[in-house]
Amino acid sequence: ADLLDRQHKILLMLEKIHDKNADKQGREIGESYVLAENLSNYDDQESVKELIEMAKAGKLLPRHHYFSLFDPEHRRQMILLFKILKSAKDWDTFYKTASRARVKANEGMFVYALTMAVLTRQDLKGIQLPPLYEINPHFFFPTTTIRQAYRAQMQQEDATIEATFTGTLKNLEQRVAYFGEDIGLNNHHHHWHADFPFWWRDEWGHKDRKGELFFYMHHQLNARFDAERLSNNLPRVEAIGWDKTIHEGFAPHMSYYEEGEFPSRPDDMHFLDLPFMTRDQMTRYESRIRNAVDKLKAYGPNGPVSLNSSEGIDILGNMVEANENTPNLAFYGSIHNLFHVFLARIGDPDGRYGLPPGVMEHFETATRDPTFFRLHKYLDDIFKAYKDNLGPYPREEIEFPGVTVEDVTVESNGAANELQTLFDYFEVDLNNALDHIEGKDDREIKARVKRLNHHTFKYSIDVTSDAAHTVTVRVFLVPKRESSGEPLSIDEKRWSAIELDKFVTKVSSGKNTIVRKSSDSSVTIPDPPSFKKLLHDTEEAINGNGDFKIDEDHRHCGLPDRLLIPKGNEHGLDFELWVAVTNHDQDAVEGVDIRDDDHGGSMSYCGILGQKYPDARPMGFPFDRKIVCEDTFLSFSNIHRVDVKIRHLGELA
Ligand code: CUO
Repeated sequence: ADLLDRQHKILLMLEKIHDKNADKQGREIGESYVLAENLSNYDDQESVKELIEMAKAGKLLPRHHYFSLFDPEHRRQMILLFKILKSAKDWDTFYKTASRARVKANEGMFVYALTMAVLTRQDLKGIQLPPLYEINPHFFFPTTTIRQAYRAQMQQEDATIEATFTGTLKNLEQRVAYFGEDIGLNNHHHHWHADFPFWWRDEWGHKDRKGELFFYMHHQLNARFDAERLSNNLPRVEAIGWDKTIHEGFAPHMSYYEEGEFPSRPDDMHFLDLPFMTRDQMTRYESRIRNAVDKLKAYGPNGPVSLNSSEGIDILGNMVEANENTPNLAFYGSIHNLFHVFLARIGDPDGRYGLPPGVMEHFETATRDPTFFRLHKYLDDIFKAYKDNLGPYPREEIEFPGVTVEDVTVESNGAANELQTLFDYFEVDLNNALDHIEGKDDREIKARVKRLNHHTFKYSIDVTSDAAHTVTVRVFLVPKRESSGEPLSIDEKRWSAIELDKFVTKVSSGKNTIVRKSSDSSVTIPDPPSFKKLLHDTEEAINGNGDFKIDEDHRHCGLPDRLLIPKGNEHGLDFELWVAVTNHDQDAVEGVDIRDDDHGGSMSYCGILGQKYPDARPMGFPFDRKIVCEDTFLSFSNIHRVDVKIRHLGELA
């Protein structure tokens, strides 16, 4: 009951958070709280004092201004606020502090710091936040949609506004805009980075295999984007590079609350130095990282750090991002984070035109820009070079003697080994994008968006076993050909493999059929409830009605279940389904039991919060390492391959 009440209060704090009239309307939530008079209520009093000093000196990021995690000063202030929210000794202090920050702090910074506190405070565990596209619709919908919403608000009319993908079909990249601009994908990406922030320090709680997750979640995003491109007759993404021309321009057609349009980028741009970082320096960082990959050895502050171990990929991920766990920030830099900034500021590198940053500077908008995937392909190539350098797995790490996968079938909508996708429509409430008029009722103002979806399906996996075993079942979807029609080599296939599911089950001696539903996938989460529904259900539950319950394992991170499989095409695009069954005795992680609990359901890309990653194998196993010969690989009895097609059925209204 306490948690329901807390969730309710937090939702009210987020409601109309960007409304410029909010302060005037006295929408201050809860009791105002003067931090200075209550210092003893915080574990971290130094941070409280520092914030008070900054506020007095007028140094805080002003309200309504954009907030960027990549801006060192914005980030510093956000961390200060987060530390204060996190160190509040009890809920009451937390709530009063947050209520104060809600009306005093920059809105974007407040939402981010509050999110981080909710995700990490023990006394708020399980609290569900609204989807970010309804907290901050400006970062998810085109300017024209928001303007029409404002017009409806001015005229006090209800409205449902069609939100289209940006650009025109003359731009080939527009064919895959449904993926990069998907509101759920952007919500997932934001939440992944909120669960594994690059600025997070171990002293606040260690995040297991964070660097490896950085590699793997983005590697999978790349594989998925390439499969969407293949579905639309586009070649795979080409890695970006410091000396390469950025051929594809981008016009986001979105606006900040205050600073106007997100900047566009014309075709054929080149990188330009930033005042605080040159391209030369970035290429030096890159070559040092490539050198570490070649030698399987990095240089830490106290001497060499081996990358030739099961932790190697984690260290490399930390180094490439770079997050706070990088072995050597001065030597290896922060190529990923700074690359985002180089791209976000390419049109106004020294700020002389006063442009706000581009979409690449916010995790919730970044995938809209095709260069997002080019940047992450560049990083993915570094990770691939590293994995290649480790060589193939020895036979004994893959095989599972006594266990044979005899057959695999998938069934969707009555069809065997054919999966079916479609576009459906979804409505998003735009209330939080608007200013509200005092004394007037809120109108129903919504955006209607098209989203990729599919008919759910189920796998039947026939396994014979010599004995009873607990097993891990690993399911991957693999493209067969390039968009040109050229067959992919096994090495290209394994690096393009899309993880669809990974689960633990039991087999007994003899014949078994393992049945598993696509909706149970370990990479996805279901559609989150809308802000209004969440608020309504919470209020009902407080009054003893309805069936909403706080779920301590609830996760905001996870690919939307709608996007589990790529679009395919109307003819039925050829893929392969690979299933590997491994011995759970070798996969189990001490202290984590996933046999009877799915811990929020999106472990593969998001791990388990506050616990170890639940699979002892490297992420992507067994496809993460080189495969020399497809036939040898298929000769392992515990690995099986079948052909599947993905047919796109078009739009369902
Ligand atoms: Cu997720 Cu580049 O790391 O955006």
